[in-house]
Amino acid sequence: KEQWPKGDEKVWRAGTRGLDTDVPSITKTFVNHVQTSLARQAYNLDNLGAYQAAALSVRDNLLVNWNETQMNYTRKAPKRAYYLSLEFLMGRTLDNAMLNLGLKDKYVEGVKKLGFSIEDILEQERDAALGNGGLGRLAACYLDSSASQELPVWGYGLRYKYGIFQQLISPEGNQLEAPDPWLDNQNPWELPRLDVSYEVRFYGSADRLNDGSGRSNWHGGQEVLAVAYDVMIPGYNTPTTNNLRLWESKPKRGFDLNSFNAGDYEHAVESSNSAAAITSVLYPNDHTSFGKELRLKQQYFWTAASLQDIIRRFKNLGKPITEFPDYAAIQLNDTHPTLAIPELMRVLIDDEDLDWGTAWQIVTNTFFYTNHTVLPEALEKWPVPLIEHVLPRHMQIIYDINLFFLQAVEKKFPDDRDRLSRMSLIEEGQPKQVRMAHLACIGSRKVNGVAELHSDLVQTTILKDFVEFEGVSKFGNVTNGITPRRWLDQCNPELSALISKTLKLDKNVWLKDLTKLEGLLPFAEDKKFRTEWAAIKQRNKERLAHHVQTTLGLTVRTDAMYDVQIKRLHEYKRQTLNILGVIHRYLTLKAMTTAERAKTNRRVVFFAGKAAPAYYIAKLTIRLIVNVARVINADPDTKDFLQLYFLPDYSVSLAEVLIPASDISQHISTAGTEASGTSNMKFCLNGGLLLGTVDGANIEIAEEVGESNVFFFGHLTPAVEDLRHQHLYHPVPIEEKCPALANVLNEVSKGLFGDGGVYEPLLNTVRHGDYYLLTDDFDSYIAALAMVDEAYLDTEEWIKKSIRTTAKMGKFSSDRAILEYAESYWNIEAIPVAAAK
Ligand code: B1H
Repeated sequence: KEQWPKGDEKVWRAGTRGLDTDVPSITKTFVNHVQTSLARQAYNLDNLGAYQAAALSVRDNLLVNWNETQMNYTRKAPKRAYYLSLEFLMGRTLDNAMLNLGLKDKYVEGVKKLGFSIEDILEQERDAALGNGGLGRLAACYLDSSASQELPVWGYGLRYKYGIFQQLISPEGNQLEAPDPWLDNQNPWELPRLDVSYEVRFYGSADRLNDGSGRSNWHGGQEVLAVAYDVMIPGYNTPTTNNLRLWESKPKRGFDLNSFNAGDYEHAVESSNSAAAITSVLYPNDHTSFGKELRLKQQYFWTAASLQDIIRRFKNLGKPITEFPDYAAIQLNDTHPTLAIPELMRVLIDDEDLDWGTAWQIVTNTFFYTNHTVLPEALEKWPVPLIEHVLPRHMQIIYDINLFFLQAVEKKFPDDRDRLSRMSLIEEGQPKQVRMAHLACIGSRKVNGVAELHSDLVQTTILKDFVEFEGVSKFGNVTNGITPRRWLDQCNPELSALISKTLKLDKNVWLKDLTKLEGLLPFAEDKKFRTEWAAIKQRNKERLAHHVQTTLGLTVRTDAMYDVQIKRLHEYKRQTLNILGVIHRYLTLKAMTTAERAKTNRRVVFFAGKAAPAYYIAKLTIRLIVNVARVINADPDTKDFLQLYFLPDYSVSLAEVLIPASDISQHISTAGTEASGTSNMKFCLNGGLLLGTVDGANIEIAEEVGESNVFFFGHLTPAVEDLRHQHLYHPVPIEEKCPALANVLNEVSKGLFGDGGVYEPLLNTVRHGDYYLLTDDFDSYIAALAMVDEAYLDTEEWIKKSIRTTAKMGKFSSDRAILEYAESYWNIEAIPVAAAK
């Protein structure tokens, strides 16, 4: 029997709080927080204060579970997995936390008794937007699923002071970026752990020890402190509450004492600023690698702090260091944390005194690497001189890894110098650069892509040589998933309730085994069910229209098909194809008689998404969309049949309103460019149909729901390379190749949407080179849109498609994905925890 550690156990027990599970204890905690934590009272509590009190009360409950969970992990000492991601796009927390705790109804009732409405309270919360897009939101879904499946998984990331920028649209239609100071009104969801901190070194010099050990002495330079902030991650319908640990940088001492004594006060303060700068801002460029020193420092700061924390936890078990991979699996979310590989080598060799071979054995059994893109501009490369300057010891280690690696390649493929230079960790050039994907690949136990097609492309293109060298069994696929808690139950509560009622299942059951949705299939034939299904979609459109009305002051009609494309702006995602298609539709409508128009399908088109601040063509696309909207929405001939909106500042919480309202959503990347996509899954789960190319996870969605329930168009992946070749060497004038598109481009050029000439650089990307194949896919795109219209006019058949789509989305739960990682990659098991009393 364990000894009670301190004082009188009974006194401790009497002071320990359990969960609030009834309305009176919830309102009591709420009021206590109003009084003490917020220092306010009933008569001066506004909605923001009520949000804070509700959040603090929910947080108290989360902490009860969090403590039990962490204590349980410490006691049972299982193998754990760590998800290292530079981005966690969490969105809002309050609603999700109440739902996962199973206490939402009680909170609704409680705050009502206190004179507030839960909707008003929920609207007060700012999104935690520590991510760019799909990669960061995937990390957030995986944390939800890990906790829900009771898996011992922790996330590690950075606590950016500023998240992704806030997007504003200027009167001309240009994107402007404003900072996102999301921590300004306190963050109740984090727990500062000022006692958990580590030192991280930069710069200085690394001297090889001449004792034949291969060790170096890295000294001097800048030392920065990493301080932990913990974010509670509640599982759904389980007490398991996992941890997301985010690091904040701060100066090691308030000031550099040497400079201070020498009277150089300014320099002392400056160096403290440079330490704080490391975690000041999330880089907003997805799919481009810029080679900025501060970004490299972020990556090292985060991986070094996380590894120290993981190693310390392992050492508490008292096991020999060679058993490290039996207790820790570390997932690298893209190449951003790849420095963890040389960093673990450094720790094992320089600090733990292991020989190279033993250290490499440990490293290559610990790490797992997920690739998220094959686009060349997104593959990270760091200039050798920069790494040499910032991390001199790591550059030595990378060279050593490369040496041993290339020796092994040479042994297997003698006299193949091309192969050696293709596979080298170092790319020749001015300057030389380190190829992070190669390093991540050879330093990992396994490598995976994020959808079937993408994983094939990883193995046959960017890592082909590595498959030949290491064998195909090291490479795999884990198709992405989304959490059905946030992306159905939370964002579409009416649909969730209808599903539970129809399946005669508590939502606790089907939200954790999403394949149960198949039980909806027979109800597609049930007229009454179809009517209820369609009525919910209609109310979700009204909710969206209301949102646009109150936030932008625009009146959106709700008696129309809602057609949505929401994602980061990027040429490969082809928002340009969509807007040119809208213009084509507008011109077609204009040319019709009133009687002809009256027979057409009413359509409201929504766009939302941010462009990287330096991505000129993407920003020009936004400007075009905004200005086309201005003209179309004001045209009395067409405005009853076609409306267009660009909703500024796309975010997780905006997605939660848009997705349930969609009839059709567009996922129209050039074949082979979108690794997976995850919003496609969210739309389909909510009964929106998919219009897309044969790309990424679209393919697997079609496999599940059946090709008759999706609208596919465009050239296939194997054709893309040849088409690009033809564009370059056998160009055909656009007027010949695609007259409909040529006409649209001409109208834009002639100034139909104002701004004579400003769009030329954008239009020229289509006229010349056309790297993303708009001229090849435009006609089939327009044909697909026409098929969508025709299908939508057959209302009953459309609703059937919608029901069948939702019913077949079970595969895309992130629970399925995380269990694949747990079983086939990390080798970890569920560690259930008893509920607190
Ligand atoms: C994805 C990124 C990405 N792939 C670099 N790559 C970044 C690359 O800041 N950076 O440097 C940020 C993000 N993001 C996306 O990952 C894919 O495009 C999607 O298709 C995929 O669904 C998602 C999750 O796997």
